[in-house]
Amino acid sequence: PVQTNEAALNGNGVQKPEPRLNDPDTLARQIVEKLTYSIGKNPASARKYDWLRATTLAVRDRIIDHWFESADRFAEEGGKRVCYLSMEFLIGRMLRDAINNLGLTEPVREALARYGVELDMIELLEPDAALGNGGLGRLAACFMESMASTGVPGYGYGIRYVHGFFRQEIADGAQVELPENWLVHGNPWEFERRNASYEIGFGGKVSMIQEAGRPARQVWRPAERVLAVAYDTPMVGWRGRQVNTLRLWSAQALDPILLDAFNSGDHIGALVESNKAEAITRVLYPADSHQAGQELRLRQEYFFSSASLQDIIRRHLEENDNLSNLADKVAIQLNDTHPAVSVAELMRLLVDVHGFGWDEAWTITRATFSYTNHTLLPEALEHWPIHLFERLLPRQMQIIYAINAGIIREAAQEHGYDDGQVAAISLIDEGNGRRVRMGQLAFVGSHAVNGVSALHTDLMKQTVFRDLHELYPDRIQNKTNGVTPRRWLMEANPGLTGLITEAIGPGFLDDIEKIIEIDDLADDAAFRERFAAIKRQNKERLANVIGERMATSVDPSAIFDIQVKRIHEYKRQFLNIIEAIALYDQIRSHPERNWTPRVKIFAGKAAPSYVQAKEIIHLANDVGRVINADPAVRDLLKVVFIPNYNVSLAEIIMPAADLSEQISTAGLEASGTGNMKFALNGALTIGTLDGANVEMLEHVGEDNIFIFGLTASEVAQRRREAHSGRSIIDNEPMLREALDAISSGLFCPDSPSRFHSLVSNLYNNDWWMICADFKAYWDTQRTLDDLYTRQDEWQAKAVHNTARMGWFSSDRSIREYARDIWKAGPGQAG
Ligand code: H2P
Repeated sequence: PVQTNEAALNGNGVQKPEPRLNDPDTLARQIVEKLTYSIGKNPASARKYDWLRATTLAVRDRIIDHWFESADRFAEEGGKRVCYLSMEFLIGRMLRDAINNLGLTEPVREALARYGVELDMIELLEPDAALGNGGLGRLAACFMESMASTGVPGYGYGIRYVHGFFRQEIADGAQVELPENWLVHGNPWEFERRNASYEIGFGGKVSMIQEAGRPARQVWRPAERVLAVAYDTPMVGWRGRQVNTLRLWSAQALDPILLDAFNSGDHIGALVESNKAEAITRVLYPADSHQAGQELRLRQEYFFSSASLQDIIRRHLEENDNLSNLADKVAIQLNDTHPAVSVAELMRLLVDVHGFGWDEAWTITRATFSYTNHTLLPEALEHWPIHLFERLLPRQMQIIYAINAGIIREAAQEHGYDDGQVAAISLIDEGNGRRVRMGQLAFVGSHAVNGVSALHTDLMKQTVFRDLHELYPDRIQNKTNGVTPRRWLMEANPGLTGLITEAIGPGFLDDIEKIIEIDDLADDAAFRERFAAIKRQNKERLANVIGERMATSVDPSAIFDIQVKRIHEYKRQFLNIIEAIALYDQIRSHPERNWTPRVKIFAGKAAPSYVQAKEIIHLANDVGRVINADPAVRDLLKVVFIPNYNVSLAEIIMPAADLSEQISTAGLEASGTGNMKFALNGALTIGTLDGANVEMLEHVGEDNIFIFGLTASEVAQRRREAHSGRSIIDNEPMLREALDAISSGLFCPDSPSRFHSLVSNLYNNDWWMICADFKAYWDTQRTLDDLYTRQDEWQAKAVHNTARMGWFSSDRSIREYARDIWKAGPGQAG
């Protein structure tokens, strides 16, 4: 029936769809309708996968209603939008998140049950959207969810990779990389937007043109052009209040086939252009804190930056007369330097295409952009060879030179900088075969630059950006990372969520900081017992996964001691493995002692070109094989490496941990976010004073976290002193014996020298302070062994961890960005 009352019309006077009811009857009817008319199956013949699709489509309809409402509301309010430019969005599965946030979990479960279908089973068939490598990409996904949950009108912009993060298998202990294929069955969450497509140029020439009556201007004539086509995915916030958009770009050739070539018999050549264009968005670079310096990477970066800016400008011009107020209406966040070329591209669009003068364009650009730095590792800071940059992006290169000239002039004339100081801030690194420094470009092109934890932000000021910080002392600020409690508590740990709801009511679901109300229950024996029972169930679930995937049995009453994250030397999985070997040795030599049973669990991927990281994976597997088969240690120690770590696996792992390993070399982990997920789910942390561990210590209190090892400044000091591991190893028998065991080939009799270089690095320089921190780490682990035997005390600390993690919600991070950097979202002028 057509309704004509006002409320049924949206702002443009268009008929609003009837609201869909959320009861199990209606849902069951609609799911079957989708099954029948969209998928062409009836309930009797439908397979699990068909049910997943039908359910997704029925849920999607509801999201679309909210999506339109959100869009209408922004349009009416005319407020400021936030555009989050990120090369990575590590989202994981979407169905559970969507139904949780819409409050549909139970009705959908019931609707499906009527057809004998289990929601928990079909959810598992959804592929992970793995468009990211690790923490950086997962942070972007948490931020998208939190923007929608806190009412910030946010647009994510990124790349629609056909192949996301590779699938990892372990063969004879070693990592093998296989292509990931998340789109093979299509992607029901996305909408292709043919009308939102833009041309992206590469190469070619720049020439000055002079038209009558106009100032001379530069015109770029690219040699190559490809098309960027938008695919939109709705991002549902908590309680469906707001739905934002993630817009991912896919590359296509302007001409799908060169017919001339085809007709003259060159059938392969006819497709060359199209293959070349599509290659841009074919694969995610599996490079985390590791420079991926290939030309294709720079193409990807420019491709998605330019498409996003063209889209932002088009939308702005639809709603405004011109671009001079761009910064009042849009805040663009650069997630790391991957989209930093945007600074030059926006200048090009403003000056060359929209006719702005240089100075005004520069003012707009700086007011619009802000930049987040995620790492201080020198090898991860992007810098592109000038010759490559110039060949691919000749006009942007000119613009970078011009920006640089302005900055240098300012530094020299207004601040009296000498040549050395100028070289330090220059956007061009002259010492290294001449390169464009993307960090410097992002910094100077932004009004705000942030680090991701307090310590990291301080170190940024002292190290990578020391000179620019001196020149612009107000620009750097801190925004400590956070994680979304919807995915990482409610969805991953429904048992614990239920217990907390029972204890303090559901208020913490809307305001996670209220979770502090369970803090006093740490003293309540009955509560602790139930808290522990939930942990136990979660451990059993993980034990089953380990049993199924790896045919290894682990005992859920042992300490589940877990380190999951990308494999990197600075994250020090190696230290953890050495401790496992030392423990193995001690258990064998002293079987009479009262050892606390422990299962050491590892998971994570190594960049395919990162040799040492792959050796570390191999070592973990080799050590596990020997220890797990040794009857002498029985169930006292197990070491397992679970293959193919991804978001979905993390959702099973986080709730199952007793102990969270956050043991990076101090000063090197920018923040960490796994640390927050574990603690929120009641794990105790063993960690260094690094990244957000420092703030976690402040929040949970020193009795509830286990900190060991050198501090960041001590690490820096030792590195200056050319520290090496040899003398420490000589004086520390446990460490020496563990290393001797590795070197002897005990764990790899087939190839005894396999790990020689890993070990000799420790003797020769111990760059990551593994030897330096070994003893403190060992001792702290034994304190934890002891504590675990006093379950009351352990569980009380676990409760305190969960209770005090509210601040580490990405809702809090987003509110801080909105207030201090973007000036957008609820309560902000705009
Ligand atoms: C990085 C940092 C982490 C940080 C995360 C998000 C690059 O993630 O190293 O310390 O928490 O960004 O800011 P990762 O190492 O997981 O790739």
